[in-house]
Amino acid sequence: MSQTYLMIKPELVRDQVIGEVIKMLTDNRFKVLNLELKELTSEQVQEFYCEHEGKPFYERLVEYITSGPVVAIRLEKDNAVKDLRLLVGATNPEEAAPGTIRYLHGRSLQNNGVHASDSDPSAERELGIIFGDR
Ligand code: 3AN
Repeated sequence: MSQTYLMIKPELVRDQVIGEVIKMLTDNRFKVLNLELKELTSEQVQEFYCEHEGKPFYERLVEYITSGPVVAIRLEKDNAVKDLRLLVGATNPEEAAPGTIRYLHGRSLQNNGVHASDSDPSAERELGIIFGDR
């Protein structure tokens, strides 16, 4: 079993579609280990997205993720990172495969509905930042 991190971004929380997303996770046999509605601080989000620091979209991205609460979820499954990325779909919702979370709920490249860790080390790092378990 391995763990990964899923974050439901502010616009889906605002629009009350978190239930649909959580159902997709459990239908796909992900086990929810932690789940919290959280207002992240700018410091947490800057650390979280530090690989994008200096890119043209970075400041808007930090503003957007801190614009309201997110739902932070620790998930467990065999091949959790890979299977969750498949279920989430491509970064750009216009390129996401039908049936994926971003295809169904993403609105734009920035407002793409959810974040999912892209490797085991990223999952560990991100879970540490969000749930403070480093
Ligand atoms: P992913 O979330 O699929 O791993 P990353 O890590 O490349 O994608 O991007 C992190 C977040 O930054 C995305 N979820 C999206 O909200 C935002 N983002 C990425 N690229 C762009 C872009 N070119 N313009 C605006 N926002 C972007």
